[in-house]
Amino acid sequence: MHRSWKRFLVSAAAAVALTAPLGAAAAYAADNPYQRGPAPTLAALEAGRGPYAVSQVDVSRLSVSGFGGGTIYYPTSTADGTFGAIAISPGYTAYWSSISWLGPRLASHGFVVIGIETLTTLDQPDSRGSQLLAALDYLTQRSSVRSRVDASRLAVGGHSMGGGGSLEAASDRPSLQAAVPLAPWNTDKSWTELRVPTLIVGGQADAIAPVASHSIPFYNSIPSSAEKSYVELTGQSHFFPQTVNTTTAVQAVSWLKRFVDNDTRYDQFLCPGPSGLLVSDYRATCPLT
Ligand code: 856
Repeated sequence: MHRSWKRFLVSAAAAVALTAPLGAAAAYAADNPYQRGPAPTLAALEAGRGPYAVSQVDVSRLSVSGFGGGTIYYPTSTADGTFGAIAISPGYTAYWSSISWLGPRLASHGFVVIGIETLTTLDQPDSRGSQLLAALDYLTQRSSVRSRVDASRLAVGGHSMGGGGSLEAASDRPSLQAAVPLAPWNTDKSWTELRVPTLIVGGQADAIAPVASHSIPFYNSIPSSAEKSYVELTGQSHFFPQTVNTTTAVQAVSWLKRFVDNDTRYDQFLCPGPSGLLVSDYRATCPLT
């Protein structure tokens, strides 16, 4: 929905520009009302934290239903309006703490992040998908940061069975703006119904969710019309998301910026995509539309 809304705003901005001089800040906002933060550089994206200071708040398992609580990370400032948001699930037997570096890393670029705990650590991908959606509903409707979140610009992600869960969530809720499965694991190999722009990151040496039987068939089954990208990390195991991974961070931030914020300043990091020894394969629907 907001991809066509953007086209309207661009026309509206052009019409206004003909009739009234605008300050730089006003013109910037009118070009893309969802753009947040300065123009990106690869060096800044690789360096770590983005431009926003981040606050966090714990969500007690006892205070929510449909998922197991977790931690919310959000830009501290209220000066830049609302932000898009992403719910992220850890993998089988794991806790949010196993991948929690992603929380402040993504939030510092201008997203509200809810890292979830699952109802049980043994929950399967379909359950993790439902829990991600319950977490987004909590975030936008009931959480203490709900006024900071733009409920029309939401995303999901996760590791392993959590990544498989993010595919389930995106399949179930096509209004999502992005999905970011990391080393995704799922027995369902066919995602032809998926319509959400999806970035899959796989580890070349993953023996638990081998890319040949998970990430690559998932990627191939998603229709190109949805917009999709596949990043394969050279020599990485199933557990690459459990420590800071710069390539994962750069690609995830760029994908979220591009599809949650409509920010085409990040296209340069997605098309033609990362090159060099750290990436053993890259596929994407370039040019992005
Ligand atoms: C960290 C997913 C048959 O499936 C498996 O053995 C298996 C193992 C682990 C995971 C996973 O989510 O790992 C993430 O716990 C499937």
